[in-house]
Amino acid sequence: MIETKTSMRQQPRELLWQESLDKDTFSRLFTEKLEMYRGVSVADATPEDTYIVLAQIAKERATRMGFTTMNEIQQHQKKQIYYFSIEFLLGRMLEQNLLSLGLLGVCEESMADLKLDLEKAYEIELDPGLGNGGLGRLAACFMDSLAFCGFPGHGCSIRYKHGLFEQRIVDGNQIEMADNWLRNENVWEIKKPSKAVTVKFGGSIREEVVEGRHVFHHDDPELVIAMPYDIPMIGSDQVVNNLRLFSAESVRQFNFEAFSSGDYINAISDKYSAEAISEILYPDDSSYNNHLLRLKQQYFFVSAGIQTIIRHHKKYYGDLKAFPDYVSIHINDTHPAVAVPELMRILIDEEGFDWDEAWDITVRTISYTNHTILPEALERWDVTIFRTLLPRIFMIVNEINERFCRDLWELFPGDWERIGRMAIIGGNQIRMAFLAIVGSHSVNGVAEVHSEILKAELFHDFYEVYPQRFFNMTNGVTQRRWLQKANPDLTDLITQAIGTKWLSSPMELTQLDVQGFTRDAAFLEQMARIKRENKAKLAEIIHANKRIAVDPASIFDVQVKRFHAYKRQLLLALYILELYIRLRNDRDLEIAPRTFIFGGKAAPGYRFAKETIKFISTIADIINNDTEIRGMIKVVFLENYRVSLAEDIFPASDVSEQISTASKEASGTGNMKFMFNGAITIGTMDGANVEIFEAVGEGNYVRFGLTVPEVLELYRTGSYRCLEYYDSDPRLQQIVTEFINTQPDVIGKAEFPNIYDSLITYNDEYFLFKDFGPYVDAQSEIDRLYRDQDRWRQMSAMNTAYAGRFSSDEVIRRYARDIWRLVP
Ligand code: 26W
Repeated sequence: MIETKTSMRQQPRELLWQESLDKDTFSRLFTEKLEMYRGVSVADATPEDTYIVLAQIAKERATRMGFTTMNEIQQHQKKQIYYFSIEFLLGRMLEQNLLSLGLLGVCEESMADLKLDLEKAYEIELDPGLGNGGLGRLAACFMDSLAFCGFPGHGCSIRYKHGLFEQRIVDGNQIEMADNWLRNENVWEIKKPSKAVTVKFGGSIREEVVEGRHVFHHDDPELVIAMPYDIPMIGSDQVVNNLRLFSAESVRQFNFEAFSSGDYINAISDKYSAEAISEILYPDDSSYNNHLLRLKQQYFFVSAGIQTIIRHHKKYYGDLKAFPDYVSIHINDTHPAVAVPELMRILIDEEGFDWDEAWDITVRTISYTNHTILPEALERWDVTIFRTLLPRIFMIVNEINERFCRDLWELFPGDWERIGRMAIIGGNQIRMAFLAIVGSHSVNGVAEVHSEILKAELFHDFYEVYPQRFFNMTNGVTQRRWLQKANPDLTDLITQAIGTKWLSSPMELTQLDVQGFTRDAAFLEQMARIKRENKAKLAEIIHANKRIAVDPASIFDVQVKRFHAYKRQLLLALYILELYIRLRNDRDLEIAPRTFIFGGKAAPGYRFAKETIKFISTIADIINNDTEIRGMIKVVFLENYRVSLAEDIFPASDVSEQISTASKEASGTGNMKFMFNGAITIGTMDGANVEIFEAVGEGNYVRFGLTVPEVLELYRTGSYRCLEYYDSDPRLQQIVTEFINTQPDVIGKAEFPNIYDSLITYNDEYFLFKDFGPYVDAQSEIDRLYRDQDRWRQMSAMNTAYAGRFSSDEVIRRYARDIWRLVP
């Protein structure tokens, strides 16, 4: 392109729309915006200035693409998927968005030219921690893949003022700090006041018959405004979808009558009771609580989301009869399950459909994913709370239940026991999973073993009635964040070896094996060098945060995930103590030095999980300061585990700890991120570990422990006696009596009472004692394999080579084809 004077002076806007931006154009655009919007020159620009301006450039370019994408959708009347999730664990967006827009390279060159530190600018961005863990992060990976694969797929959720708490470890204890992520404005969002809708709560329903039709009036409801904020979900510079986050606002900011009558509290109570809805994310990720505010949050974003979707549909396609041909609504677990009665309400009460028509549209539109079988995580709303808050919705749920039970009676006449078992409303509770299954055309689990358990156990009754509705959709993760962004050196090495095709079709990674790179010493040397450099970077982060010096040459053995008894962080802690005692007893014990790295948050009210964090911090202090063991092992608890920290951990990991009690981890997704980055899994045959094992093969995965059928059998028979294993294993006895309860004969004197009780008093619900022996053997296998570096490097390369099937691009294409019936 010839540089003419005019082009030199082209306004930022023209520059912005230029198809491809070269370095100088980008620098000019950046400088212009810096001066105009931040009022500073390049010389005075702070990392914050750099971050904001770069984000604005990316956002504006994306927003423009968003219009193109929407026009494209309307023009071709494309079907769209709306992914409803109460959590989206997005992580930082700047570098990812620059990568997806194809601007990362030119931006890096430009910033280098302008002598601005891009890494520092990236650090400015606060993690939007709008999620707890697996479920929320999966939703974020799915948004990335929907856009990248060119599917018209949008997200719908809540714009929490406070995301997941910030974790601090003080004297070994988890302390929770409020996460005020919006304190420096969120540059990525666009507020859409013109798209705001109103959501009704409480009040009462008055029914009347008008010309033979039942009309339902919602009297004296509490009205709450749902203000949408849209964030572009950038797939490439061709497709940009939308994540709509609703913020709750009060219809009336100030109640003057109350004020003038001196009732100051009431003057502002409306405001605060409304805004409380989007104030904070509930930090529980596995135990359901009957909190009214949580139900209010669920109905708030679901009603707002469906209202805006129906308004949009009517504007562009008019008739709602064909709604399921243009719209798919996916509910991410049961948290958005009120979508079923809400869509019915709007179709019947506002659009005049009769029940059967409305029901047909609803079932054909909605699909549901289950993410856990833990009984304590299955939502069962108390009827009174539900009816009080959502009187009309409760009426509809009641009718759905009656009609469903009538159908069951047809199918299983006289079988009251079964109907009672399957009823949506039972025991004064609304079983949200049953509502989701009955109201959806598809129900899927998130890994093969999990989906089998749903069909054989948890939802067996429903599988017998709707076998055609049950699917498996094994989870996936976006390699654009978890490999390309997090591990650029490995990305370049792979591309040098097998070309760029794998970037758009990750299954191509198998070419690393097909073309022999997984057995090529030079390639493996390179890969090992990159792993070592990533470990050195993480060692610096560990030293900066924890003042602990770890050796990058040691095995980085990592367990990062939410703390939960079934994930068995305690089992790894027991192994560390077993090894520590062996090192203490045998000064010449030969092992590969190892650094154990833990990370993860515990739900604030989850005492056992918090005590486990304290236990790990305690043994870390003991081990890290015991000079007797010659520094052969170190234990690190990295605080405030979150998406941006995870991006530094996976590329630097040698061993991926996936040691949950078989049948308990629905899938896991961290296991897949480790695999993409060449870490070797030590794991049980649980969740997606089974498919990882199948993909990479016997020799490239270290498996151990009870299988799903064995665990289910133990639970069915109740035959497990933990003391059988404890009394026959002196290692366990020493560990428990030295570190967990030094006075086992004295009641209530245990140093770690919750841990002691879970293991001994309550008979070890998650079979740690039974899996302990096999786990120690598996860990010895890891030690043996690591010391054979040629072998280890091959195993590492094989994991990366066979990780492609766990890309979220792969599973999103399956959802689109088999469940949502979308065309890219
Ligand atoms: C009601 C409280 C609550 C909140 C969140 C209960 C349950 C949840 C989530 C379903 C828990 C969760 O994140 N499950 C995880 O979902 C991942 C994505 O599918 C899976 O990979 C994990 O195995 C599963 O534990």
